[in-house]
Amino acid sequence: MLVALVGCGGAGSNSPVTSAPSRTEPEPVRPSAPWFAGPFADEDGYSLWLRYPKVADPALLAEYQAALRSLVVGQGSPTLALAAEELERGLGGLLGAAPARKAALQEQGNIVLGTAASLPPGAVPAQKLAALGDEGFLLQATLIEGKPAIVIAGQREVGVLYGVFALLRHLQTFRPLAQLSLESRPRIQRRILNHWDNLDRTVERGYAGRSLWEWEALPSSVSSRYRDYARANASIGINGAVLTTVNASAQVLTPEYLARVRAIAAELRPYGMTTYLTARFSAPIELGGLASADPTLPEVQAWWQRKIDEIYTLIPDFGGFVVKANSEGQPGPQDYQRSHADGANMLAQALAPHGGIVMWRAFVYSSESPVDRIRQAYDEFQPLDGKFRENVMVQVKNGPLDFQPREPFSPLLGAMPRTPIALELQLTKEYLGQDTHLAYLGPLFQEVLHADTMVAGTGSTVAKVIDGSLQGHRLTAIAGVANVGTDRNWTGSHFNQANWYVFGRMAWEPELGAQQIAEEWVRATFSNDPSLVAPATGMMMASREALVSYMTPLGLAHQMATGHHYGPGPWVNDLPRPEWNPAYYHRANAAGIGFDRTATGSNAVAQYAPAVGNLFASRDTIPDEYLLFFHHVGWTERMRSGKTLWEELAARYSSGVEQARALHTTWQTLRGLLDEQRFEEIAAFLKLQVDEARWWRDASLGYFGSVSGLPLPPELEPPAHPLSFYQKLGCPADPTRPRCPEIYTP
Ligand code: GCW
Repeated sequence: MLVALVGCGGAGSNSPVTSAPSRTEPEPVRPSAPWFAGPFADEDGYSLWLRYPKVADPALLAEYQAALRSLVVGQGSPTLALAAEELERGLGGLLGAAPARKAALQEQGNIVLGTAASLPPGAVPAQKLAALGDEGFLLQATLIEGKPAIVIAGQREVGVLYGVFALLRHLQTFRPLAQLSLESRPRIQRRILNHWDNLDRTVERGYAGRSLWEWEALPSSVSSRYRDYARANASIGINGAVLTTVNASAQVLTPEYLARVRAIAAELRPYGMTTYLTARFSAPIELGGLASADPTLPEVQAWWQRKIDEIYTLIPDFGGFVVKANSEGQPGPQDYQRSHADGANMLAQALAPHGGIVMWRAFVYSSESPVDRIRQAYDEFQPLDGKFRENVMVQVKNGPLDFQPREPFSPLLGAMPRTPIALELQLTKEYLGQDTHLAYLGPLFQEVLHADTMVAGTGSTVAKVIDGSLQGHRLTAIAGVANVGTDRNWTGSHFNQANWYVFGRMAWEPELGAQQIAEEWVRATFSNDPSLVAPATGMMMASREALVSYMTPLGLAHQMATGHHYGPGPWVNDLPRPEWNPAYYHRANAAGIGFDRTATGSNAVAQYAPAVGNLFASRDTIPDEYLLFFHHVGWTERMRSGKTLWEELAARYSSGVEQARALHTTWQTLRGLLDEQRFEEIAAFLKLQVDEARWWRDASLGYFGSVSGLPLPPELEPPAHPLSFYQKLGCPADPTRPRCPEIYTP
C-alpha cells in the first residue's frame, strides 16, 4: 500500500491497478541509420507536439510510404473533413508527401477513414464499432475486399479524429505499422481545461502571456489561434474548455459576451470540444437587478432559468458551469444561510432540461474558522453526499491544501460515494516554479491517480473514483487549470507544453505511465534521436522530485512568499489571515518542525479511510514524503536513513539543488540535437532554475537553522548569503513573469 500512496519517486511505475481498455502500442523502432545532424531550422514552439518533420530513418520511411499512399474517406460533417485534413498535413510532413485522395480502394497502400456511415461495407464489424463508445477509435491493419488497408474508425466522427491523431503519434514516435491493431476509448467522459482567464485578458496564475480569448475583437473577428488551440486539445483527447476564471465576472453572461462565447464555441466544436463557463453566484443581483441571489427564491430561480435558456439558444451544446462559491470572498448560497447543495441544485435544475451540468468546487476554507485549513473542505462537503442533483459534480483539487509540489491526495476523493467527483489538477504550476522551472507533472498526476484511497478495500484508487467505476457513476470528469496564453510557445516555456500534453493523455487513460508519456512527448516535440530521447525523458522524470526537494521536502507545504507563490518565505508570519502565512504550515519552533495532524493535533488523518489514516498517523509507517505534513518532529529525532531530521532536511534541500544542476548540465550535452532557438531558450531557463533552487535551499535552511539553532552539517555547501539578505529581497517585480535578478549568478 505504501507504493500506492507515493509514486515511487516518480520513476514512472505503471502498476496495473486496473485493467486498461487500450491495447498497448508496440515499442518504437530503434533506428539503424545515422542521425541527421543538423543544422535544424529554428523553431519557436508554436507547433507544439504537432510537428511533422520528415521521418529520418530510410527503412522506416519506406515502410510508412508504402503503407500510406492513398486516402479513402467518405462524406461527413466538418469533423470528418478535419480528420482527413489533419492526416494529410501530418503525412505530408512525415512522409514528404500527403496521400492521394481516392474514391475507391487501390491495390496497395490504402488508408480508410470513417464511421459506420462512411466506411466501405464490411471494413469493420458493426459490433466492434459500437464497442468503441462515443469517442473511442480503432486503428487496424487489415484487408478490405482483399486489399491491404489501414483503417481508422470510430462510432462517431470525433473518434475518427482522435484515431487520426493516434496514428500520427504512432508514426511520430517511430512505431511499426505491420500488424497495427489498437483500440482505445477514454476512461473519463469529460476531459476539460479550466481557464482562469479574466475578461480584461489577464490570466490569474497565468505565466504565458495574455488570455487567448480576444473579447474586444469578438465576435466579428475570430482569431485563427482558437482553431490551433482546439486542434492541439483534440490531439490529446481534451474535449472541453471552461473559458473564464472561477473568480467569475457576471459580465460574461450578458448578451454581448454570450455572442462572443458563441463564436469561440463554434471554433472549438468541430474538434470535439464543448464550451463551458463559470457562473458568478450573485449574477441575478448584478445583471438582473434582483435584491437577492438566495437560491430558494422563485425569482432567483426564474432568472437563472431564463439566462440558461438564452445560453442554449445560442450554444445548443453548451456544457454547463463551474462554480466557486463561498470561497476566498466569492459570493455563494451561504450568504443566505443555504448550503452548497442548495446553490448547486438550483443551477443544475435549470441546466438539466438542456443536458448541462454543474461542476461545483469544493475548494473552500474560512479564515474565521480555527479548524486546520486542510480539514475544512471535507468537513463542509462530505455531509452533503447524496444531497446533490444528478447533474452536479463536486470538483475537488488533488490535494487537501492547494496544488503544492507534493501533498497527499484529498480525503474527499472516495469519501462521497453518492456524488460524482471531478478531479481538479493544475497545469499552470503556480507553486512549482511557474514559467521557468522544469517540473514535469506526469509523476505528480500519476501519484494522485494511483493513490489508494482504501475506501472500498485495497485497489480503491483515485483513478477509479474519478472514472466512476468504483462507486458506479456515469458522469465523470477531470479538469486541468490551463497553462496556455498568447505566448508564441503557448505555455511560457517549452517544457511546460509537456504538462498540457500529459494532462490530456492521462485524462484519456489514467493508467498510462508518466514516463511513457514523457518519452512520447519528447519524440514528437524534439526528435526520435536516441541520444536525445533518453536524457531528455530522464530530465523530465527527475524534475518534479528535484523541485520538491529544493522547495518543500519531507512533506512541507506552502512555504512560498506572499501573493506571488514564487520564491521562498518560510519566515512570513504577519499576514492578517493565519493560513496565508507559511509559518502556519511548517510550525517550526525550537523543538521541531511540522504540522501535527494526528489525534494529538488537528486529527485531519481521521478524514481518510482508517487504513490510510492509520498509516499517515503512525511515525512507523508514514512515508518520509509526507512526514511533516502530518507530524511535528523533533529536530534531532532519527529518520529512517539514520540521519537526524535536521540533517535529513538539509540533505534533501541540498540534493534538490544538485538535481537542478544536473538538469542543466544534462541539457548542455544535447546541444546540436535540436534547433538552436529552443535549445537556448530552454538552457536559459534551466540556468535560472539552478540559481532559484539555490535561493530556495539557502533561504529555507537559513531560516530553519535560525529556529532550530543547529548548524548546517559541515559537508554541505554554505549558503550564498545570510538569512537577512533573503528576508529583504523584494522580487519578483512582475508576478506574471517572476524573476529575481538579485540572486542570479553570471
Ligand atoms: O490556488 C489558489 C490560487 C488562487 C485561486 C484559488 C482557487 C482562482 O492562489 O489564485 O483562485 O486557488 O483555486 O480558487
